[in-house]
Amino acid sequence: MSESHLSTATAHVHGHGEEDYLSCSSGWKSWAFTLDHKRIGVMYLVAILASFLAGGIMALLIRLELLLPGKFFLSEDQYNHMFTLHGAIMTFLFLIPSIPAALGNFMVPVMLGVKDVAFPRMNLASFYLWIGGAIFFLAAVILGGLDTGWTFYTPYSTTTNTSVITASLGVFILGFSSIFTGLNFLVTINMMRPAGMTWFRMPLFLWSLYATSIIQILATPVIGITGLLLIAERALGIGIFDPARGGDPVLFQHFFWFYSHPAVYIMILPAMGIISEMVSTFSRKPIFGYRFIAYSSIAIALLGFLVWGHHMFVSGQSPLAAMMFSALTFSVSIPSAIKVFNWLSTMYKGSVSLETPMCYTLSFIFLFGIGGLTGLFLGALATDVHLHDTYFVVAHFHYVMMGGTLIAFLGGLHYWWPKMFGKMYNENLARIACLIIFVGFNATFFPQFILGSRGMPRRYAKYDPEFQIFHQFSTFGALLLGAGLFLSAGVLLHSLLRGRRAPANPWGGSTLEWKCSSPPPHHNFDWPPVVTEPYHYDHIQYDPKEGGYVEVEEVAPDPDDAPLPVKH
Ligand code: HEM
Ligand SMILES: [Cu+2]
Repeated sequence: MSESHLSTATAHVHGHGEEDYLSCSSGWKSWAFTLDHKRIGVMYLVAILASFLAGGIMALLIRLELLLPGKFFLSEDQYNHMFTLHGAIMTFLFLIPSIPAALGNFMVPVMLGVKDVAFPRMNLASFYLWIGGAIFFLAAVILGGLDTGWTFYTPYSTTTNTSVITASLGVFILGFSSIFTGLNFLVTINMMRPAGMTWFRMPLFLWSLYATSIIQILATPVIGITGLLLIAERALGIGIFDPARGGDPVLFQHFFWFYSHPAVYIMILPAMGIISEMVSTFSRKPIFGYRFIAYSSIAIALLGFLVWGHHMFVSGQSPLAAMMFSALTFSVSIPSAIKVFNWLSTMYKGSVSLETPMCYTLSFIFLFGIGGLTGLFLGALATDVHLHDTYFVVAHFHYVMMGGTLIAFLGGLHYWWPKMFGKMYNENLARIACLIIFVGFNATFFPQFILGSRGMPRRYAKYDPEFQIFHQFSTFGALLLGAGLFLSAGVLLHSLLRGRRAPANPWGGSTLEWKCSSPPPHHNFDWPPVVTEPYHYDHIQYDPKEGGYVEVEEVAPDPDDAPLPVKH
């Protein structure tokens, strides 16, 4: 890296108060019609957090109802509606778009060192499709609600008189929103990498989103068409899934899980990508096994298509199919385990500092570890027959989806918050919130493993009194968890009003997003960024004047770090 370049970079970083993407234009139109990936990311962030709030309130109502073995305040019917909407909102409106559409949209071009995604208009269209899908969900609630469970299993979903058609249309529209995001990332990463940004210099978050995009593009059409078939069956009376009309309900399960198992990797891969970024930054050590982590994302994306039958072990599929699906399920957990070992090895002998994002990282590794390992009991044929459709499954998927995706999302939000909004939050309170969330989460969901292994079925409004103590524990845990989430929301919102101005690089990160100012200027980089190896920290040091980290002249220039010749 030449000296003259360094000085421009430093001058730029010091040049706060220039036009950033938030202040460069104002008025509602400048947001509603924006093509800036950063503003679209922020709009997505607000939208998905609103869904998370709605889904979260429903979760608390479900847990409150379960304080008592009999009826407390929800009828059985209302209870069915409540858990269906909770699951559908959390999955389709929150978890699937969360990391890619909000944090990814903001960060992909910045981390790649480019101005925007490949198709900015399609990016905006994706956001409005999300809004459209959300409106259909809202309409479904108003027009009679939904009581099928988020899985829409036939033949119940072909016969219930709740709003299956409206909700299916919502899922269909949301699917296009997800495909548009995936397509944009795939093309952006393939075609727009600037000089020097070779595949293996790409931050691992981008690798994870690349793998996620493959799934989004290949799997989502299947759920869309399944929804259309369901609509055709209900609206036109064509027998596809309902045995009474000559259809096959198990076919629906195949279609549904052919999407929905890969979809769990749409949720977890981006989360793993964020963890890879944070674990290296806060250990101040190059990530261990970069290529293994990168390739394992692709391996997960591909293998994830081969295991959907593990949701159907008791549906009457042939023993041979069940054995194949079980074996494949075990094989897909290998790349996940590879990542976990690499994160642990990165921390080993690193100089680990426990800022809030790192607290979330540790929380993720622990919770995802439990979630993944309990998946093995479900993937094994003998044990799954006992555990299927019990609270054990509920606990498993909350450990992976909430302990995994949500925790990584929160970690990423705290990691990139100073970059996105230019403000630092109260570090101590944010850490306390993280701790409360961790304790509350385990108190909520750990008892559910015990409940499930003792035979408490999922989706029941009433239960035997012997289960009450575990349910009560779980409900109190949920209240604690909710309190922790509200605290972290309060800490972040407070920073917008009162927070200290964020430096360009508050954590000492080494990827490109830390080289532009906080918040980034409209076009991200005023000079073409020089791309070097990511995850090298020798030349990044804390500067008390800046209140953050700055690049210093390297002691001995490393020939490997030189920018590659321009080639496209
Ligand atoms: C080591 C990795 C994993 C393994 C071996 C595994 C295995 C399984 C199995 C066998 C089931 C079916 C259980 C049954 O219904 O009887 C299941 C359910 C489920 N898993 Fe996993 N899983 C893994 C990771 C994940 C991840 C990363 C996510 C999400 C981010 C996830 C989300 C779910 C969901 C949502 C369900 C149940 C859906 C429902 O029935 O409502 N799993 N898992
Ligand atoms: Cu699965």
